[in-house]
Amino acid sequence: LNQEKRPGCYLHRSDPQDVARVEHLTFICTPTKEEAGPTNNWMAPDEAYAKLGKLFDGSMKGRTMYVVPYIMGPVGSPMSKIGVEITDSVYVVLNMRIMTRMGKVALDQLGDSNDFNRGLHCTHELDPEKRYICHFPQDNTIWSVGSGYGGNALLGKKCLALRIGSYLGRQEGWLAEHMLILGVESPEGEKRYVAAAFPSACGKTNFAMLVPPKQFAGWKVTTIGDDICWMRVGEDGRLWAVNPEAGYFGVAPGTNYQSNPNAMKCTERDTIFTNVALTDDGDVWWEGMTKEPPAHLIDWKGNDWTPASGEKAAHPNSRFTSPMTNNPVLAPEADQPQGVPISAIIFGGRRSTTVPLVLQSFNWAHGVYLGATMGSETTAAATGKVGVVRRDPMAMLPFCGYDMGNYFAHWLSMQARITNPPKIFQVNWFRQDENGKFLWPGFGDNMRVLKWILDRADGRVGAQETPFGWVPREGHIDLTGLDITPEQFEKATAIKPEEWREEFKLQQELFDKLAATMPKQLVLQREMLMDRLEML
Ligand code: SAT
Ligand code: MN
Repeated sequence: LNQEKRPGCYLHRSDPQDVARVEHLTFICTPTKEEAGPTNNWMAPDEAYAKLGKLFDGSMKGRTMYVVPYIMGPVGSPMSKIGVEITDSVYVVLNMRIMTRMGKVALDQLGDSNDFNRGLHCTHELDPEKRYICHFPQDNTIWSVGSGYGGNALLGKKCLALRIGSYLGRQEGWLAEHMLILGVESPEGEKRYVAAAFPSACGKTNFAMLVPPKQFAGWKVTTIGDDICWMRVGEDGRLWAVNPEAGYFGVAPGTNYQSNPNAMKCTERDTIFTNVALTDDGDVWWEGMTKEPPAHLIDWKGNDWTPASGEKAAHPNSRFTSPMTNNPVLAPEADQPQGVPISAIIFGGRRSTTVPLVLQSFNWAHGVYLGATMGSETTAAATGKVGVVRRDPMAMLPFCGYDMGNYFAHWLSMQARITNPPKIFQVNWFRQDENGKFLWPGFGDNMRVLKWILDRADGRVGAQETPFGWVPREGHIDLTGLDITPEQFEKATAIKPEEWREEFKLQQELFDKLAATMPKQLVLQREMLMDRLEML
C-alpha cells in the first residue's frame, strides 16, 4: 500500500476459496465422541493424526519453516498460556506478530517448562477437500492444514484461546469465553469493567470501542479486548479477566468514522488488510467505508472494479489486523498481569421481538440459563435464510472444545467459588416495533444501558421485577437528549407472554440436542419460567 497514506500497512489477497472459518472441517479429537459432544465434529485422535500426517508429509518441501513462540495473555500473567506454532506461511507469522505477544518474550516466559501448546500449520494446496482444523485437547496440540485464513490458521486465536482454552478452563477451574472486555470510567474517576458475549454481526467490536453520547460528558469507555476473555477467580472472590490477544482481527465492511471511529484509527498504520479493495492511489476501500464508492478500484480478487460492476469490491468477511496499541481508547489495564475485576457479564443477540432491551438475571444460575439459551437472528452476512433465530449458547457454539452440556455445568459450578460474583444481564439492541423500526438507537447510546447495568451491579438504581428478570422502567435509564417517547421505551423493555410462549418452544431444540448432559438446574430454570408465564 501507499506508505505515505498507510505507513506500515500491507494488503493481502487470499485464495478466493479460503476466506472464512470452516466449521464443517473443524474437529475436536478427544478419545471418545461423547467428550466432544453433539455440537462438535469429532474424529478419533489416531485417525486424525494419521490422516493429517499424510497430508503434512513432504508438504513443506522447498518452503520456509517459521517457528513462532507466542504468549496468549499479558506477559508474566498467571493466566497466560504459551504456544509454539510451526507454519510455512509468512502471512500467518505477521498476523500472529500483531495478534499475540510473540518471540523472545514467549521463550523467556516458558523457560525450561514443557507446558506449551503444540501448533502445526501448513498451507498445503488450499484445496477445501484437503482442509482440516484438528484439536487434540488431551495433548494440548493443534494441527491445521489447507487454509491460511485467520480463525483456521492463527492457532492462538479460536483454536488455542477458545477451543483448547475452554477445555483447560474446565480442568483448571477458570473460564475461556468469546467475550469482549471493556472498562467504564465515571467523571469521578471510578473504574468498572464488563465482559460481554455476542454472536457475530451484533456490533461486538463497536461496543468494545463505544464512544459515549455527548450527554455523558466526562464518561470514558476503554477497550481491554474485543473478542476473547479469560476469567479466573481472584483471592478477593471476584472474577478477574484478561484479554489473551494483543490485536484486533476485525471485519472491515461497515466500519467507518461514524460507526466506529476508534477502529478506523486502529487501521491508519501498521495494519495488515485481507481481501479489501485497492484504490488507484494505493489505499484501501471497503463497502460502507464511505457513502460514495470510488470510481475505480481493484477488487479483492485483483480485478478491475467500478460501481457498475454489480459485485462487492471487498469480500464481506474482509479483515484488518491491527495492534491494540493503535486503539486511541485502549485501556492501559490490557497489559496488567492480574487482569481486571468484572462487575457485570452481558449476553446479547439480535432479536427483532421478544427479548427486552436489557434484563438483569435473578441470580447466577438464571444468568447461566440466559447465556445458554442465547439466540440471534441470522443476517445476510451468513449463508442461509435471513431472520431465523439460531441458538448460539454464550456465542460459543463453534468454539467450545468439549460437550456443551458439561460446559454449562462448569459455568454453574463456578458459582460456589466466586464469593463476589458479577451480576449477569441480557441485552438486545435490535428490537423493532410493529412497522419494523428499531426501538433503540444503539451505537454510542448503548452507554445509557451500560450505565444502568453498572449501577444495578452496585445496587444504586431501581428496576422492576418481571417473571423473567429485572428490567428498567422510566426514570431508571438516563434518556436525556434522546428522541425516544415513553411508549417507545416501554415497547423496547416489554415482556410479552405470547412472544415468550413461542420463545420457550424454540428453545426446545437446544434442550433436546443436549439432553444427555444438560444440567438439571437449567432444565428446571426453564420449567420454572414457563410455569410463571402461565400464571400471567
Ligand atoms: O474466526 S476468526 O477469528 O477468523 C474471525 C471470527 O469469525 O470471529
Ligand atoms: Mn469472534
